[in-house]
Amino acid sequence: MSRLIVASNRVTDIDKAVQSGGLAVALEDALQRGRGLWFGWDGTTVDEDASLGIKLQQHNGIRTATIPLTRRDYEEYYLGFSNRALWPTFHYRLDLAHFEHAFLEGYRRVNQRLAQSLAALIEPDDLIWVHDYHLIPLAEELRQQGVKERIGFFLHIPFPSPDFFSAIPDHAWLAEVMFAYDVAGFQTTSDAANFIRYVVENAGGEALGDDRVRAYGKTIIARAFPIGIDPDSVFEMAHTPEADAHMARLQRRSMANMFVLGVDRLDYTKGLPGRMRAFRRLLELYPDLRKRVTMMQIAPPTREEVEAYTDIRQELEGLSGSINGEFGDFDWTPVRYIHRAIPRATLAALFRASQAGLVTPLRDGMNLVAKEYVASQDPEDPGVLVLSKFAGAAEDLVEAIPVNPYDTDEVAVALHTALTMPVAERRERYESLIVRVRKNNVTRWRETFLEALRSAPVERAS
Ligand code: ADQ
Repeated sequence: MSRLIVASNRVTDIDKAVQSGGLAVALEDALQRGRGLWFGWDGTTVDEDASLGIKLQQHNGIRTATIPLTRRDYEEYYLGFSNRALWPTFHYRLDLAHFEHAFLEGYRRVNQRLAQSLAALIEPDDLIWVHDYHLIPLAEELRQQGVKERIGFFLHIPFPSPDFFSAIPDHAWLAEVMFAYDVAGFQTTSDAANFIRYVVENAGGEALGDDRVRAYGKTIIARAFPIGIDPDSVFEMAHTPEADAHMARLQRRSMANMFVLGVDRLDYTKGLPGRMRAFRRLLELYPDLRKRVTMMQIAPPTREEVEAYTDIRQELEGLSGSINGEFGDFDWTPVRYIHRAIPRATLAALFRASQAGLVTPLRDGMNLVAKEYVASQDPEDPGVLVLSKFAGAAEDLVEAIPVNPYDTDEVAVALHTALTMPVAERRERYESLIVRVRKNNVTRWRETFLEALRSAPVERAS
């Protein structure tokens, strides 16, 4: 069996990463089986003249190979090109995008250095799986180092329409380096279609059918592999005695008997201010819901060194304060805003305790919270998912109530529909949704991607 090498921007402490979910959980199994290796940045920064040596470790059967970044790399590659140029552009926020020549240089430099370190660890027949927008040129740099093994790429965020992608200076280069992969994976069929459309319209590319696309003298597979969760483990977490105790405490301490829950990293793509405005609108339009419903928004900080992230934090604090000031009473707090991460088991209990899951990103690659909300529900008395049509998850979760997150009134009305929906309709929607969440689970995502990579036609001379 060939060895799997996973490369992602950040290799976190495996124990912590597995507890907090995400990529680590998804890949843990595959990395533990065989002699897998997880490669990437160790999350530390060092001085320019410090040693940038690779650190090999073994934990829980998973081998990791990590390197630090210099402060300059961190600023140019990570904060700069990755998070101030690519992240906003791929999420259709050109108004927040900053393009600086030094960012691009840093991005290329770090990808080149990562490739040099990784190439030395690759053995014949290894399968290499690169993750996300930080590492788009990694395969091209690995090829420069002589690596001939199969390399796949999965983009966790949306691939924007060609108009937006071509706003990136050097977009032609960024598209061309994608063709050093054998398989390019996207979250949705519309992301894959956007990529193919860019290549056809701008690089004389050709869609050959069966998800094969040819350009720059190479043929690769560009296909959607929608990421999922492990629904059984989420359901179990939501139905433990501790989860029951969390739910009872929540009900006891609150005058409201209905909860609307939002859980997101504090990011401008997640539509958080619009969501709070929609909740305010709900209280304006339906005064009978006052004192009966509380909105809980859990939003831990991320990327605080990028200014757009501090702006959104201030905006949200202002909005939750003003809603509580306007509508709240001594015995009812309409909005509870929690600005930190909370344990996954508590989160699952809160999902289960909430009559509505409010997932309203302005753009999102997939959005796993939507799937976790569904997986946590009590099948006899399920809550209702209100889901932005701009989340990748909306392509599959069609029995959720779809909303346009830019339309405050529409979201408010959808929330009212969710909170007043008869149990028979709630069960019907839930039963269809849970079948989808179970089917497109994280194991299927991983296995279908790796199978596509293993069987991709390879043109290179070996
Ligand atoms: P994210 O933008 O981080 O991921 P999401 O898919 O919702 O978005 O995943 C977040 C994860 O973090 C979920 O598992 C959630 O439970 C957890 N989480 C969020 N807030 C938390 C909190 N306060 N405490 C504890 N855990 C919390 C990126 C893309 C997405 C894509 C994923 C996976 O932006 O579109 O779905 O990668 O590919």
